[in-house]
Amino acid sequence: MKKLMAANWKMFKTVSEALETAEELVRLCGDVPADREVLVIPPFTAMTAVAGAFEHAGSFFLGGQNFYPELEGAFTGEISPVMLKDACCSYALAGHSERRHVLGEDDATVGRKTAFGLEQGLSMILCVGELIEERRAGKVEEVLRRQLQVGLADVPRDVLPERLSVAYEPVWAIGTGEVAGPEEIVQAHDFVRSVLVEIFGVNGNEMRIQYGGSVKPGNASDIISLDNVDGVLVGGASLKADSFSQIVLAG
Ligand code: G2H
Repeated sequence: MKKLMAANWKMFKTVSEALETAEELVRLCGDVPADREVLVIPPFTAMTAVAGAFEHAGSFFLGGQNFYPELEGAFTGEISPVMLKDACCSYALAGHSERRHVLGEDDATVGRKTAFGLEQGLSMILCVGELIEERRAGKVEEVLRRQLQVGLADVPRDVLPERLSVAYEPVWAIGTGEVAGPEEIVQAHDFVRSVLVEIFGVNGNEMRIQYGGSVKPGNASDIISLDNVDGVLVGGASLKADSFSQIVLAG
């Protein structure tokens, strides 16, 4: 399976800033290694500009940070998976910790989005991860199991494995500069793998598990060489083309 190297630009970048970064990224990455795919997840307003920059670049994909799980309707301020696809997105996130903990999304909502996005033809990245209090209380596996079971409850058991990725993002490592240690990452990823296999059978072995949380050029190659790490989801260090290209190409 190809490693999925994803840039989550969160609520950063105007259209011109996004275009400039995307063009530079394509230039700096050159030929993306055959075992990798690059995914950029810009703010909605910059989607079309970034799509233009990626038009002739192989292995570059576009994703949405969020959507509302309906085709269309009176949902002021929301965007549908149909609109994301229309804007050239092939991926979307569900359950990012900022949506869970800043914007109040619960597991059931995350599950509805994951299933609906897949049904509408998007590939989905389901983000999971524990708070520091949950880790201190020895509840990492309990939290991950709940987020996975509810988040994937309505996903068809025969979903194509390349269309579903899980991003393990310990909340205490997001944007803090504090990276989970190799043992913590491997333990969590092994556990996520085992739950995916419980839910999807052998298909679960083919789904990607990405790590997210303060990934940087200096730690990317150590992280992606760990067992069961099939890519990364990068926030802060993806905002500059120079730093994200080093992560994409990390050996
Ligand atoms: C986690 C990650 C990207 P950062 O949110 O999803 O952000 O790399 O800034 O910790």
